[in-house]
Amino acid sequence: MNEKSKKIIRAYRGEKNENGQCPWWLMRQAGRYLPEYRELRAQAGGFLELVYDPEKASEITLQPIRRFGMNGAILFSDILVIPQALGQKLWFETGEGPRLDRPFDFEKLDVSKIDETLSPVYETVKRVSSKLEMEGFDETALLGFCGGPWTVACYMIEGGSSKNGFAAVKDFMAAEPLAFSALLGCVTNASIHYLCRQIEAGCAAVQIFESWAGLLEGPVFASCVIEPTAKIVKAVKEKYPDIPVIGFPRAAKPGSIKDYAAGTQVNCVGLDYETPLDLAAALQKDGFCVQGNLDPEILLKGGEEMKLQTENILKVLSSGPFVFNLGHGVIKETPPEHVAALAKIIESYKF
Ligand code: 1CP
Repeated sequence: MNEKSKKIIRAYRGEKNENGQCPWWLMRQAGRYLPEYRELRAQAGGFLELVYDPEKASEITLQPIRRFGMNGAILFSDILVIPQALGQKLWFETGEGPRLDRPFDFEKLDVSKIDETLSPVYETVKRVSSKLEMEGFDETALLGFCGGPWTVACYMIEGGSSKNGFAAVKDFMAAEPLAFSALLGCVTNASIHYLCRQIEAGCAAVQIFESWAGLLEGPVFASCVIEPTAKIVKAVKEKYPDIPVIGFPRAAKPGSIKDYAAGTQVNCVGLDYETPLDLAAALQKDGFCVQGNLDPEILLKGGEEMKLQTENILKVLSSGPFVFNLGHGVIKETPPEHVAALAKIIESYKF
């Protein structure tokens, strides 16, 4: 099926949803809450071993689709493959999350060689595209992604996750502003190349995960989040004008979200669960598709509260250009049955 005629792609491109049905997928829909993922993960031995194995990574991408039939299949990979491909060592400490080698000389980063590391990811994209078609998922589009340059730079400078709002990153920005902006520029260029290669391999839309957008406000938000993202959107659109770009500025303040939408010109703005629905509706009026924003804790709990909150989101947003999603990733303790129940609620809702 032609990618452009899939309802999720039409929604991302700004068309209103028709026939009382809205497209959906869930951030982190492929992952540890699924027993079939845990099984493959145990076989492979580690997370990165899965990411760079196109057969396993393509299977993991498809696992939630086979169970629940989402309209978006998010590529199984990670935002931190970019620093790794640029030459900064990446590993995952069991139970502790990602680690990146520090101290690291950022002048050594090399954008020209990233495909040497990333080519298995493009092969995964090809395999997922053909499996989706072969298995008859005519209304499921493959979504590629990268991290927002600010978020990726945060992990690169910190050397991993942070328990104190990436305070070391803010110190680095203040102490070495030129090195910091060179780093952002380098990650931005690598991300443009990476997204274009994902599109060439078969992705029908791409999402930029700016998970730490909420750490910044005002002019610094503009220079570190909006500007690099706008550069990515412009470059991708120059080459692939029909491919929608989704931006997810997680935890950004309402004013910043509006500036982000207008300043980056993403097709769709992903909203976290704290974003008020009236702001989402206002973005729709301004011509943006919106995506979100059920609280993952509500999916974890399931039941009547999940039904009420899901229907409330659908009532306010579903007729506009809208893609239902969570406001952040699926929590790993979530029972898969809750996802099945959520699918039913979304698919049986009529507007
Ligand atoms: O098996 C495991 O232990 C690995 C857990 C895991 C998974 C399943 C990691 C490590 N990454 C992923 C996959 C992943 N990550 C996907 C594709 C699958 C899907 O969404 O279904 C995507 C889109 C991401 C994106 C990602 N990675 C983000 C942005 C979204 C977000 O969660 O805010 C971030 C911040 C990362 C970094 C990262 N990778 C992994 C972890 C545990 C983290 C977060 C570290 C932290 O908490 O700071």
